[in-house]
Amino acid sequence: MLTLYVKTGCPFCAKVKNVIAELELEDKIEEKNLADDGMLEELLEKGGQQMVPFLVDADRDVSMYESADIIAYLKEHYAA
Ligand SMILES: N[C@@H](CCC(=O)N[C@@H](CS)C(=O)NCC(=O)O)C(=O)O
Repeated sequence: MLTLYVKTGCPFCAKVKNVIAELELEDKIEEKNLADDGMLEELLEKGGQQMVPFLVDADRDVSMYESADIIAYLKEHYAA
């Protein structure tokens, strides 16, 4: 299960979302927007920093900030 925390208007999030679309991973990734109730608290609890994008890969027990790292991780582990 993959979760991506994003914020509307965030260019770094858009960059990650473009790659998710390219890799056709939309169905595998739950997107959570900081604008929604409780999401900022959840992000801080899981990542410790108020920054997006933030990816959580629960199956691999991996989480990370930084769009470039997230893109590299998705390409390495989830490209078809
Ligand atoms: N180097 C980071 C930059 C991420 C970044 O600056 N994100 C902004 C939104 S575009 C952010 O989370 N700012 C703090 C906030 O909005 O509260 C990356 O490439 O992911």
